[in-house]
Amino acid sequence: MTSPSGKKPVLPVGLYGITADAFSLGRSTVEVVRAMIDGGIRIIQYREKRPDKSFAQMLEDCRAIRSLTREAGVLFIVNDYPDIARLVDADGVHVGQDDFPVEDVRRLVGPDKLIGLSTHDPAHERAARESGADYIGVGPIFSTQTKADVVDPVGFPYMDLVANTSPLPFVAIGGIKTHHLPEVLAHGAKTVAMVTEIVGSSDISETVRRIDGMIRRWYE
Ligand code: TZP
Ligand code: MG
Repeated sequence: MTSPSGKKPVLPVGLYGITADAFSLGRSTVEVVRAMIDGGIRIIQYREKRPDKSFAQMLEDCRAIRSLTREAGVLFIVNDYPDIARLVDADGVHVGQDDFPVEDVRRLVGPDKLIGLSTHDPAHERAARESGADYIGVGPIFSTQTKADVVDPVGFPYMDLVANTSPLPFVAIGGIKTHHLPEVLAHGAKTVAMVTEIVGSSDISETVRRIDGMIRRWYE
């Protein structure tokens, strides 16, 4: 999926898959990515927080994931590391409030890559617009054990504000399970990220197909 200029991708409607080695029930991250692709996912973020993973291992994972996602026409975003994103020619980078500033990530990856920024309140959303971020993460919507040092759930008030007033595309994230989807979609999320619901599923492809289908059918 690309922008009108034909170069920069746009955030797809549907499920936004995020990897998490520690929650993948012993399956490798590359195996998990392959299963997500088999389920028809359109965007995958490599997010690796295990302290025992070296940069060399993360780069190797990302090279393999780039090759799989390119072949399948799936967008590939790297969390936290613009250097790895550049080395593997990923489609974009996702950063949080304490990571490299969006402006500096832009200098590293150039104008045609997607940059996503995690936000938790209206001031973050305003700053994201000024920074040149292409999309924002909105959350955590619900409480989650998946992220260390996570801020308190923001619930729906902040998401409603973004959905109703922000020009930025957004992805809803944080503690979202299948049974929350009707409520999350009714509040205007077109792109929904789930970590443990997907990587912890016994049949990742089937789970992705079902959830991505629910979101896309709501809008398309
Ligand atoms: N950012 C905000 S919450 C979160 C991230 C990466 C983790 C979401 O994981 P889960 O398992 O879907 O709650
Ligand atoms: Mg980060």
